[in-house]
Amino acid sequence: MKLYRTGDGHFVEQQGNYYRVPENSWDSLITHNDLHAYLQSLVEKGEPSADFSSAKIEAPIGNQEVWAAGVTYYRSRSARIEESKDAGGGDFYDRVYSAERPELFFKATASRVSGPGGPVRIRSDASWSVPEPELTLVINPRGEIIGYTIGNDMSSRDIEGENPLYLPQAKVYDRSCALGPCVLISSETLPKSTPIRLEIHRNGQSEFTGATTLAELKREPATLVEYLFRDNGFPFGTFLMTGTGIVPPDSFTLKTGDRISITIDPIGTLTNEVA
Ligand code: DO4
Ligand code: MG
Repeated sequence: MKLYRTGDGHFVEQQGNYYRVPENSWDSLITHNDLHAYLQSLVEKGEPSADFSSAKIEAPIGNQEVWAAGVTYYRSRSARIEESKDAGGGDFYDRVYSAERPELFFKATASRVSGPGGPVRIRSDASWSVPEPELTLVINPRGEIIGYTIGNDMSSRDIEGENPLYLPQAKVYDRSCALGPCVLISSETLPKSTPIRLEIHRNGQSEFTGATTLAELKREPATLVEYLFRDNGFPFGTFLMTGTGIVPPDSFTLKTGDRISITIDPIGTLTNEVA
């Protein structure tokens, strides 16, 4: 089952049919006592609706915060050791990759998030910017994973590479995050074989493609959630991006007009253009 937030209300999709969700508060859905059972009952009782329009899909976020995990894939560890070696920061990335405590950082509020088809931005004071395609957990206030979406953790590699303490500036700025296109409602762990694919088009031509699978993710999603919820409350639930396993070569930087598509098969494809 997939849950969509659109400019015309909320819809649940099952087997190609869309059903209108009468609850019109996104926060009430995310904090629901049993969202899966509620949506299933709508599908079983309801008539498919013809009102769903993919053009009206919006980011699946209300008052939730977006958090992120870092250095959860070997590829991310290696790329960051390389980009920060002149600043002497490399050792930190190796240590956090192997440590028991994960790296968790604040990524965005809803106002900084774009939905499918919306713009993402590169910082005006950055010279080396990349998208980070990440499986993103959707978590209710009780710390239960209720579903999954696709996230793009836009990052300024030169700013983070200059000094790891600049991480919040490299990561948090207007439209530095995209989420969507829907929430795959499931409390089941996704199979390790699940692929994550990134494709970047420039002037209509493919500029970069990369792929990984969840088998490369070093940490269990439930462990990341457990750390995030330690001494930290989320009255509206929260999103947790699980880190990137795809880093384009060091010669690559995003440019205005680039189209970024991230596909995680059971969820869909999230496409955004660099503003
Ligand atoms: O350590 C900095 C951020 C890492 C990150 O965003 C990632 O690995 O995806
Ligand atoms: Mg990231």
